[in-house]
Amino acid sequence: MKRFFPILSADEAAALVQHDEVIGFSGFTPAGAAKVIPTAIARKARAEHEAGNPFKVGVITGASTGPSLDGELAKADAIKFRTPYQSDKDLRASINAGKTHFFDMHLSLLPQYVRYGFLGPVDWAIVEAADVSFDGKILLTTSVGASPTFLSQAKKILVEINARHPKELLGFHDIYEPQSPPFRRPIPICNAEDRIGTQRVWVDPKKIVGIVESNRPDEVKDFTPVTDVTTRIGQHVAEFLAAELRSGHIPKGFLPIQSGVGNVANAVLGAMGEHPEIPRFQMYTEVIQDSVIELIKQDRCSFVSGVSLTLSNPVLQGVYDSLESYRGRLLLRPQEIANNPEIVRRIGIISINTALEADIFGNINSTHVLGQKMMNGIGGSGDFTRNAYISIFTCPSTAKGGNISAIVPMCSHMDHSEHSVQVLITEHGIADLRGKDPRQRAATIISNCVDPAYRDLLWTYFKLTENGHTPQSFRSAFAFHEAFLESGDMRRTTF
Ligand code: 0RQ
Repeated sequence: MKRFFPILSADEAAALVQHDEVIGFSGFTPAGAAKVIPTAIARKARAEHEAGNPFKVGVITGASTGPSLDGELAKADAIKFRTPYQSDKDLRASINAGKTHFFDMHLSLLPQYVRYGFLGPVDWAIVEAADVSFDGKILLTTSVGASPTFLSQAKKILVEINARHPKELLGFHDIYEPQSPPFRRPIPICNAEDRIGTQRVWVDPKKIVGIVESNRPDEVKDFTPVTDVTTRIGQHVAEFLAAELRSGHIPKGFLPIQSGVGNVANAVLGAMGEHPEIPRFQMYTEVIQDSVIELIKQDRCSFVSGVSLTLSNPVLQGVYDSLESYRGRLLLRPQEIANNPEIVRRIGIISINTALEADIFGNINSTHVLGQKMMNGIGGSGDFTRNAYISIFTCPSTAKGGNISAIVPMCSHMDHSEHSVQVLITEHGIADLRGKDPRQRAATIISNCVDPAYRDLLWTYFKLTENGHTPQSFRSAFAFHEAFLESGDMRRTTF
C-alpha cells in the first residue's frame, strides 16, 4: 500500500521543510509522537546554522512529546515558537532562558485555534501512523492529540509509519472534528463510551508528500514508585470520593474519572482501585498511564476514553500482546473532544489534577515554579477543572525536602482560580472548599492540608489583616517566596 506514496529517508523528508515554516506534529505526551523526521529536521537545522543560514520552524503539537522531537529541536536551536505543552528538560531550559517563545494553552483550545487561523497557516502535518491506505486514510498509533486538525489544515503531509504498532489498532480511535462556528453542532457524546467518528483520519491523499519508515519505541519515562506521601494523598482522595458516594452527592453508579499526569496522579489511581467502597468505574480522561491499564486488568475500571496511551514500553507491549481483550474498553479521541468543556459538564466528570502550589484561599498554580520558571504547562487541567462535577487538586504539602511549602499565602502564578477549585487534598488531609467564603476556606486549608512546620506561619499571615472579603497583605503575600530566594528555606519566613 505504501508504494502509492513516495518512500523517503528521514533526511530526504527533512530536506523538504524550509526555514520559518510551521509544523503540526503528532504526539500527546511522548505517545504517538513523530520521532525520526523531527530528529532529521534538527540535523538539518544544525547544518544550516553551521553554513551561516537561519533555520527555525514553528512547532505545534498535541501536548508534550519526547526527546527525539522537543529535545532534539531545542538542542539544535531550531524552534521559532512552541505551543501548547512540553515536558522535555532541554526545551524547558531553553524556554526558561527566554530563548524559545513558548505560549501555554488549554489543550482543548489548540485544535480550534489552528482551524480558526489564530496561529497562522500550518505548512506541514508530520504524524506517526500504524498504516495509511492508498486513498489517504491514516491509522494513528498511541495518541490522537491534535493530529486530525493538523492533517485537515496543513498544506502538506509527511507520515512516519512505525512498524512497532500493529494494524489491529484499527477500531481503537474515534476521530471527530467539530465544524467551526456558526455551523458548529452539539458534540453528541452523552456517555464516556459513545463513539461519534471514524476509525482513521481521512485526508486528501494528494497532500501526502511522502512516507518515512520507522521502528522507534515511544519515549515514555518511568514513574517514580509511589511513596508514603503519594500513597496517603491517594488514600485521602479515595476516602473523600467514598464519603461523597455515601452522602449521595455522587450517584450510586459513580461518575467518570479524569486523572491528571505525573507521580501523584499515578498513586491516586492506585488508591482508588484499592478502596472497597468505590465501585467499578469509567474514565473519561486525557492521559492513560500505566496505572489505568492495571485498573482495567483488575476489572476496577470498566472503560477508558483518553487521548493517549502514555505507557511504559513493557506495559504497552503487554497491551499489544492481548489487544483483543482491550477492544471495547479503550478508546482514543482527539484532545478537542476528550477535554471538551461541553462534554465534561454534560457527563459529570470528577477531575483530579496535581498542583505545584496552592494558596490558602484555594487558588492553584499548576505551571510556574516560584512564579517564574515554566514547568510543563496547564495541559488539560483547566479544561476539566473549570467544568467538572467535582474538581479536586492534590499535591504533597511540601517540596524540596520541606524547604518549600506547597501552600502559600498567595500563589506566585495562577492557573485555576478559587471559583473553579472545589477540593484540595494533601497527605495531611482534605479541604472541602464548596460553599465556603475565603476566610472559611483559609481556615480549612491551614487546618487540614498544610504541613505542621508551616501552620503557625500561615495562621500568622491570615491574622495580619482583618480587612476585606479576602484578607491579604500586599507587603507579606510573597514573604514565603522571598524567604526561599534569600535563605533556601520558606520556614525562615518573617512577616
Ligand atoms: O521536582 O522533579 O526536581 O524532583 O516539581 O513534582 O511531586 O513529582 O509531581 O510528577 O505529579 O507533577 C504539577 C508538574 C506535578 C504536573 C505537576 C517540584 C518537585 C518535583 C514535580 P523534581 P512531583 P508530579 C492532564 C493534566 C499541569 C498539567 C496538568 C503538571 C517536581 O502534574 O505538569 O495538570 N500539571 N495536566 O520537587 C517548587 C513547588 C513545588 C515544586 C513541586 N511548590 N515549588 N517546586 N515541585 N511543588 C495531563 C496533560 O495535560 C497532558
